[in-house]
Amino acid sequence: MGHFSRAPAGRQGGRLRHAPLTARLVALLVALPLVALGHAHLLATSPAASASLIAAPRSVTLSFNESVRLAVLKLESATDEVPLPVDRNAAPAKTVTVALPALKPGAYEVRWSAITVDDGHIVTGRFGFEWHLAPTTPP
Ligand SMILES: [Cu+2]
Repeated sequence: MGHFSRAPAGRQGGRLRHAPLTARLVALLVALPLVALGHAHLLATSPAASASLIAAPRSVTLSFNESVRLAVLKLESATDEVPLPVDRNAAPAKTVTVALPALKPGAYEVRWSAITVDDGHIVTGRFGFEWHLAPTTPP
């Protein structure tokens, strides 16, 4: 997991392109009396990283130490890319949950990217999980 500032990339165009978001961030900062400065850190995920499940997970949850806006959420198996909806206009939150469609048994990788609300930094990460039907015990 790493983070990078959005500032160095394309100063001119970038500043204009992100102006509405920046305005909203400033408004939020003014509204909050005191926020810890720094980019968000991922605290936990559900399914947990490297989890081996016996039922298909119905959602993916990312928990951070401070409020973020989810920017990217990708779910891939060896054979499929599962399209997931990301609401980029959702209110900033420490915990983000996205519902999953029915997943075939197998191994999956989640790749995510989120914008930290208080400093505008982007944090990214990836983790895997798998799910398989529990082996049936012979009678
Ligand atoms: Cu940061």
